[in-house]
Amino acid sequence: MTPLRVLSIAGTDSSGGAGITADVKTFQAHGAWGLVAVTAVTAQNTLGVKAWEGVASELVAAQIAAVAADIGVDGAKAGMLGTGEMVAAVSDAVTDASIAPLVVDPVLASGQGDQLSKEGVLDALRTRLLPVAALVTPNLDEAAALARASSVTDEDGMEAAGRAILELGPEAVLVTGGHLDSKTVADCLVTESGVDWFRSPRIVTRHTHGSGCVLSAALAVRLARGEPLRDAVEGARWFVASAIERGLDLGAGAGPVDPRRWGRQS
Ligand code: PXL
Repeated sequence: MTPLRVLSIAGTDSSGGAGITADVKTFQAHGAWGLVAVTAVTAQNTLGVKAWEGVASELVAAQIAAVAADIGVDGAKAGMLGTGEMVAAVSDAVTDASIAPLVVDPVLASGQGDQLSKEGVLDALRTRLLPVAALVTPNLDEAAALARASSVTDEDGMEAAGRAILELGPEAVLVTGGHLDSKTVADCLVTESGVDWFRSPRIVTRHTHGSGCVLSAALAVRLARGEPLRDAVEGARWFVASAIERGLDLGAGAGPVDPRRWGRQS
């Protein structure tokens, strides 16, 4: 039997909570086979990112081409890419191998605010990667940066930024509102056919490291297996909520969400 084959194009996280490790755990929980193209290596723990270095973009393109040519790829997500050159190389490699659907998590910084991107990433995301994406999942800061807005601080701003980002060419934009200071978490889905809001109660915990990675990975699996977009968003939000409920008290800082298992805590 051939399993669903889903590719994560992203960075490693030595603490195991975000990036490629979170993605593969999420793929596995959904019964999919995880393929990886490592773009960068980060040295980090629950207190923050200590250092990171990019992999040569030719080697990233070679990883993508190698798995696509032999194993096949049913869908992919792109996370931390680090440099504008890397964004362009990933865009070319994904296009050359006809990899679709592609979910783009436009990672600029870690949840704690450590930079995970250099100059040029933003422009390259806007002009090279978003036009080939099925879905892009910016948080508030990423949405403001991509939409060239000064900031996004409320639901009106999320919707306006989502509409501006849709103009850059992705089929859909999910602006995530987890960083808004509200009791309900609201995410805004913008497509050609309009705007949909998804709301759920906030789970109060500081152990949310990796939640953005898990969301985009769950979306990638669900779109890869053919779920309609709104069902994929509902299902991926549910999966992230369950992973946040199981957040792990590891280290002295923000612990990771736990995407290893399927289902809500009882
Ligand atoms: O959550 C963004 C992110 C993406 N990729 C890697 C990360 C992080 C956050 O820490 O470490 C590798």
